[in-house]
Amino acid sequence: MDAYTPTRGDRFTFGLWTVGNRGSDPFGGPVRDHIDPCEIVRNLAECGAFGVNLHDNDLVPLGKSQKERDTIVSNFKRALSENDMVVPMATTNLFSHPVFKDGAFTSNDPRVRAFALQKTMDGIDLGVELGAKLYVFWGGREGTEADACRDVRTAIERMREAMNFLTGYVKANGYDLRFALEAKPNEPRSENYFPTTGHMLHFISTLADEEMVGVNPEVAHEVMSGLSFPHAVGQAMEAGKLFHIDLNSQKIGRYDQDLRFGSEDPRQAFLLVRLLEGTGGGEPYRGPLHFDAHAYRSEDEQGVWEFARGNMRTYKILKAKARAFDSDPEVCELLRCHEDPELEALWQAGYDSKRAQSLRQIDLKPDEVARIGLRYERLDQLMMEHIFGVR
Ligand code: GLT
Ligand code: MN
Ligand code: MN
Repeated sequence: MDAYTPTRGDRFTFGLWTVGNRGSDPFGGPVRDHIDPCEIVRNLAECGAFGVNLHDNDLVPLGKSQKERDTIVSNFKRALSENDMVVPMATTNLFSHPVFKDGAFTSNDPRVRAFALQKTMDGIDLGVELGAKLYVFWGGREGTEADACRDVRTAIERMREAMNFLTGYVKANGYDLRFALEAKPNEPRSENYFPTTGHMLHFISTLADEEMVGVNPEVAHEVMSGLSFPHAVGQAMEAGKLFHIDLNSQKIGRYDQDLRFGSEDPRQAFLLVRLLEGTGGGEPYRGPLHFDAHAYRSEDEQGVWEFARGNMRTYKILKAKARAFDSDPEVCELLRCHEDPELEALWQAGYDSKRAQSLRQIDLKPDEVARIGLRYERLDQLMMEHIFGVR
């Protein structure tokens, strides 16, 4: 037990599919046994997690009768309450069944879209029954290889129809549930629709119940495209749309690696934690901190629980480092804001011709301003020294 040992108050969660991942990849089968969901709950609780998330079929395999479903769910609920664990988020598996080979909500076949809606309404009922307040949509199969098969605009329109229908379902049932949409550029499809968090944010602004819908950005998914994850998250936070987050780690340009949080990218992970915790200013993120990662294929079950602890410890270590960085007097001095309220008022108060005229008349001496060194080399080195633990 040390300062980085996770506790319930840290709000760390894992998907059943993350620690339950059996290590299959496209070139080899499973290397670990199936772990019963109730067993996962017990182990995660022991590791210090706060909750567990699930797809409908992570808990209730496809094809179970209503009676079997109810038994599974009531055993799972008992495991949750015995271990003081919650289910903050649930989602639907709209990718494993062969019927989803060409998408779920965007499929050209209306029967597939109808099945996706059926499955999602059932999944929502299950999530709500378990106490979930968030419902994630990851459109794993919403994409193409033969891009001529449908107009992108049709795909977007179909996705909108589905979201509008499903927010309608939630409202009609009086559920206290919000949606979080998760982007990914490719894999398993050659091209996925809504490839980045930015694409999702715009799409959300076109929905009938846009206030109920936010994003669930995942580190790996943004990094696959070579984009800055902290920038994507920052934009979502600024828009009030960061409803949930999938933490893991990833090298640029590869398949979705879902590595242990912070393991490949301590610098970006530091900047992310700093942003989420608000140590550098701004409102912190207060939702669950979900690790959507899995252990290396080299691991047995013991390695899985070490992996689980590792994610949470790294987050807490980075949180302590972010606090130390933002209270370092030299850092504060370097970050001191150069404010000039009188000057800024000329545009911040909005356009009017008088203010525009005044703005035009000021001699801003750009050549002089340009000569001022910004000392970002020093700032960045200080940040690295905090990360390295020598400051
Ligand atoms: C799958 C995917 C994740 C999604 C999960 C939710 S399933 O593991 O790779 O990124 O968040 O559907
Ligand atoms: Mn994810
Ligand atoms: Mn992923």
